[in-house]
Amino acid sequence: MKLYGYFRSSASYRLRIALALKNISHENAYIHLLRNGGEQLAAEFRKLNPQALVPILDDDGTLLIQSMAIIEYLEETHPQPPILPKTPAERARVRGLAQVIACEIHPLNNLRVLKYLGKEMNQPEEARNQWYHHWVALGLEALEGLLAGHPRTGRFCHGDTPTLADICLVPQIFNAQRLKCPLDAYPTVMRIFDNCMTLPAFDSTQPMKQADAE
Ligand SMILES: N[C@@H](CCC(=O)N[C@@H](CS)C(=O)NCC(=O)O)C(=O)O
Repeated sequence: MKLYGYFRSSASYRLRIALALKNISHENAYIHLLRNGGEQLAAEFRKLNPQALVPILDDDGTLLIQSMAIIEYLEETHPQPPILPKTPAERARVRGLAQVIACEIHPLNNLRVLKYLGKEMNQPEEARNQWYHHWVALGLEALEGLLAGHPRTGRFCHGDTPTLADICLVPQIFNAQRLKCPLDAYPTVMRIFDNCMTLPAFDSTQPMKQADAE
């Protein structure tokens, strides 16, 4: 397998965690999202993914896009250890928690959105940061409400083994910390983040430990 990603990309980090949890070996292709105007926008990369986004995964010639779909693919092709629980209700809870991040926070704060706010909408850095902080706060407040005191919340978002929800949570917190979002109001989220970071699959795959980190 070959993972096309970028060290700071949180969607790429999700895949790195999933691959590590499932102990799936892979090689890396590094796509620098800023260099030369963004290597993801180059014609060569667009041939692989017309969406011009990382990550993508090449599994023996099968090109897969969208981190959540790819993680579900890995779950189906490499079921052990599972990153989704057993029952439909539990699986729906985990997917729901994951989607609070992957569908409601992340797309609004993606590089191309922030670039558009700056270039096309003439918004200064301060306004772009305010935008970023607003959507992170709204999403994490909801996540805290969904996790705190819930009977199935454990050491991790759902129980005591990591799931898809944790795979989405950790990269989002890394991004929030980098953009200096206040996180004190989310003690359950941060407790789970700290628990995840004790595991090599989350720690060794973090952005600054990647070969393309700078
Ligand atoms: N929903 C997509 C999001 C992918 C995505 O937004 N990737 C970002 C990095 S985290 C990207 O490639 N951004 C490039 C850009 O905005 O130009 C997924 O989960 O794979």
